[in-house]
Amino acid sequence: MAKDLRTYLKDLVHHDPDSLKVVDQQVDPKFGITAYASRLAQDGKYPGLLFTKVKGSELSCISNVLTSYERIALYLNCDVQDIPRVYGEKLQAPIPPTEIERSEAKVKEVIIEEEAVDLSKLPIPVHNELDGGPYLSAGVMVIRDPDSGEINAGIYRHQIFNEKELGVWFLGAHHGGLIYKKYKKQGKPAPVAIVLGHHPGFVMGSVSRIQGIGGEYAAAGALMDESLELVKAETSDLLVPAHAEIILEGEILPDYDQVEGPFGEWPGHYLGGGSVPTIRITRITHRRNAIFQDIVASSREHLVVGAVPRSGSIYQTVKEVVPSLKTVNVPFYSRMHCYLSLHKEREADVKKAAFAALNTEQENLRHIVVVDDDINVFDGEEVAWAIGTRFDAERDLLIIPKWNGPGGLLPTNWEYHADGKNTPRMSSAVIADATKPAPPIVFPKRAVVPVEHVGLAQLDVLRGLTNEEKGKWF
Ligand SMILES: Cc1cc2nc3c(=O)[nH]c(=O)nc-3n(C[C@H](O)[C@H](O)[C@H](O)COP(=O)(O)O)c2cc1C
Ligand SMILES: [Mn+2]
Repeated sequence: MAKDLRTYLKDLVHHDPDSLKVVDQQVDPKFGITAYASRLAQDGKYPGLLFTKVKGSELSCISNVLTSYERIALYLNCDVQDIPRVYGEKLQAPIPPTEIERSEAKVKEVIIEEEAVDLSKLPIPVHNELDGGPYLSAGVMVIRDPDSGEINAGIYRHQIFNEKELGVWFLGAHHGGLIYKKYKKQGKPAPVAIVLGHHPGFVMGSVSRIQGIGGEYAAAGALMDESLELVKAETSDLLVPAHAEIILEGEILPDYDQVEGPFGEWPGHYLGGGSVPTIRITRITHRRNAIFQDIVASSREHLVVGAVPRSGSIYQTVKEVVPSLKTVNVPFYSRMHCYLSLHKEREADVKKAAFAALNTEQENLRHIVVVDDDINVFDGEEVAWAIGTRFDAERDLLIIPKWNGPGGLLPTNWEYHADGKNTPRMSSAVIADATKPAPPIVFPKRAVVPVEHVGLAQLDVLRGLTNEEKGKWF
């Protein structure tokens, strides 16, 4: 059976029954869905949440699924520490998609014609207090490049404007926006499809940094370990994932922009917005009992989905320059950071590695910390300890002025003025070398209990105090 959202959820629940919780209470899509995720996060809990009764919709909504590295490691079939390597290697071995017959495509089970299209019938959340309206946060939009004929995919935020119209917000040099501009230049509408609900390998493949236009379907195949099955769209020559939950088909109109925003973005602030192009939806196809997939915006889920693919791409490029790279973490809790661990052979390794990382993820990285290979970069406390013990600002800090921006999603890339206006600015990047000196210099050894002795500790003999012991000592 082809992999899809449901096969993944089945694996997830099998692996950890607590990883998915059902909410049967009726919830308001306005804040009601994100309220659960937010309340659970206060207790440090991040289960996937399946809402079966969302006011105004007959469909269920799933949210908060991709909230931990463990859930990514589950489908990559590896340990968390190995995610960047496995991810990077898979991206280097893409698996081309396969076209299947319409009759075999589950996403064609229900077809909604243009006249009946009503986006308000989907369980689309309003995420944060000041958001401009309901947003699709997990929609993968596909569009065909008119020059090369390649299909490109990415997640772009879509504010719902009315029953048939939504916006699309393209950032910087993302291919989606470059392709849209080619159609606009010719005064033509751009046919698009928005895919909602699929295997995480598909979602992650579509947001991976892939050189050149297109290639996301093949990246998704690599991450899913099988060729992604596609089917012809109803209203255009696009090919769309055959086993998605829901697909919205339509066109980006060349000359009809609308005001969108604000929207709580991944850096945890309301960012972006202004005037954006309009997509008019002309067909919806979905599975029976379709599950609408949401990503909790500006929260753990948004951060994990954004950070993991970046670690994979950075692993690939840094490894080419510094083969002694051990692993990479772009921590979800601050995606502007990148922690690189390596076995330093020569002093120059640090800067070579750091610049390769900065050049791979040019938009968001601002702070690179390079540590030795005895530091676990997935543990923020270890990285902080390395900075505290092996880094001296005067000697080990390199500031790269005006590296980022101007503008974009980082709050530091804007100048905020007293009159409430803001103007784009450039911000700097830093490289912190928290490594020990390279050989032959001898640096103090890290204090540890010998591993073989740690292995001998017998945890099954541990017990609580007896009453007699309590009486004796307390
Ligand atoms: C949850 C999520 C939301 C995103 N929202 C946007 C967005 O609104 N606009 C945008 O341009 N990129 C957004 N991105 C990033 C792009 O999807 C990503 O960089 C992708 O690789 C771009 O592909 P492209 O260069 O082929 O267009 C988002 C990513 C994630 C994970
Ligand atoms: Mn692309």
